[in-house]
Amino acid sequence: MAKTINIKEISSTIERELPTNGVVRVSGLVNDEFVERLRQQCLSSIEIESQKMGTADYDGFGRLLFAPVYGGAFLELLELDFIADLAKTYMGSEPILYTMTTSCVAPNQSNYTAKIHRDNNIRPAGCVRLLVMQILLDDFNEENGSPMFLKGSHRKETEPSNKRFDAEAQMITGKKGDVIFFDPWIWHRSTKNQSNQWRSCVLLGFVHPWMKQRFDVKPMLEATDLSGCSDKVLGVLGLKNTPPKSWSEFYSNNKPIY
Ligand SMILES: O=C(O)CCC(=O)C(=O)O
Repeated sequence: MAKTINIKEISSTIERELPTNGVVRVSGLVNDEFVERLRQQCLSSIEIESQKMGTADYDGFGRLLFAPVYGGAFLELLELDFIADLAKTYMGSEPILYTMTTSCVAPNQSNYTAKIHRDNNIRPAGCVRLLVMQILLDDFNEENGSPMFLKGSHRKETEPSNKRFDAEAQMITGKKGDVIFFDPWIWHRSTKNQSNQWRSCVLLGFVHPWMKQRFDVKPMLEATDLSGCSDKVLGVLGLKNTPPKSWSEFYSNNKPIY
């Protein structure tokens, strides 16, 4: 699974592109074997979630609610050095997952992310850095639902009109194993998958450790085997970041000082 990655070089690419453009794609960060395992796990987990829903006919079809629940490759992904290292360097803290989801678009379909949106509204006056990583698990091309981004729009408060978005947004295509890094405030959308194959990706959104995560991760992962997870992964999941529950826990020698 190991791949030689120049974290310093990618960090400077992100540093150069994100504050100005809000988005950049970096090639070949995840190898083919691992991409395929992730992809298979996405598709089998989507099947489980649509069975729970009792239908595949819902807006979020193809988007796992919280991918780490399914363990396996989703947890292994968090072991990859570039994930924690790049988030940490760019955000300047020990980031934790806001969420990890998928955006797998079924053949000839689209999902709700095809509407122009940004990923959150929690950046107070634009003064903290947040980061999203979109890991491509298929080649993304002009036909199969590649996302469109309005570069620089994360620096503006206002929502662009559909007209402006359609005129100025750029589609980002790429190869499986590439990663699109973006500021969650950038206005963007996916497009319709007009091919006969799934178009799959995993998305990881990071927040600072003093911010709220999308889910209460500990109970969410109650039934997930975390025994193989390193401290780094437990940290990224936010499980080492919980506030003290009691007077004695705060003063316990076995607990970090918060
Ligand atoms: O599926 C995509 O390409 C885009 C996903 C997206 O826009 C999102 O998760 O916010």
